[in-house]
Amino acid sequence: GTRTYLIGGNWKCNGTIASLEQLVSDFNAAGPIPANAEVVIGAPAIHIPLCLMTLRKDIAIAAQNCSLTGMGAYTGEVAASQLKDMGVTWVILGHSERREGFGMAGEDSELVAKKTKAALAEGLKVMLCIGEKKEEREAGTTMDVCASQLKPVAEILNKEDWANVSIAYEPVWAIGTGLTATPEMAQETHANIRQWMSDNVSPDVASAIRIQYGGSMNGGNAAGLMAQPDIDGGLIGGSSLKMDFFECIKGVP
Ligand code: 3PY
Repeated sequence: GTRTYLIGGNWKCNGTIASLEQLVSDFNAAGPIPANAEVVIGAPAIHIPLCLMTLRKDIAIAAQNCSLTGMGAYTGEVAASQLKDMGVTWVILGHSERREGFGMAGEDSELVAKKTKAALAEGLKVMLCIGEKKEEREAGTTMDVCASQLKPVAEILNKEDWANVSIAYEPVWAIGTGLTATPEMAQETHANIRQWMSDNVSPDVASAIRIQYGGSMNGGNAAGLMAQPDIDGGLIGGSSLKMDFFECIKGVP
């Protein structure tokens, strides 16, 4: 295809200085990144400076969340402008774990849309995560769920904003479970998402936007997934904490 593949790692809340220094040095010694691929690591906020200072420069750094607010009296938050100032180029927004909330109030699609707009306004690029739960897939509502997550974003963004957004389709039932959608199942949903973008945003935006697959992608299944016409990369959890991340990168067609 004509779209540059986007391979994102999502380290989630993992790593210590020692473990990440080791991982960075392993990544730095790994082979080249193909010219048709862009690679980004979503590091824990606290480890972003370490990554910016030591990780190879052909891997960009993403935050895993950002505040809806700017700087100010918002204890515990990290503003998009602060990320940008630090040298961060991307932010992952709307990951299912943040939507779920792990015991706290989760993020709804309206909040994710507003954060997307705020991050783009500060000059960050956004990996926007969407995806259905197991019951929703079983009920046949996969695309309704994805559409309901995309709709508030489509309402708030201008067409030009989408140039700096990648959609990460992550079926929730495949996250951290070891279950992966088959390449055919994933392709079907990716194609439906692209069609939705064409109908609801514009055909140009739909054909240009990257749609990454997320959910237990690893070095063993990445190539098969990315061989599908509408799968433009991955957002990779567990495997991005290992050298297997570079096996995923080698899966770029
Ligand atoms: C996974 O690979 O399970 C992820 O959640 C990536 O974001």
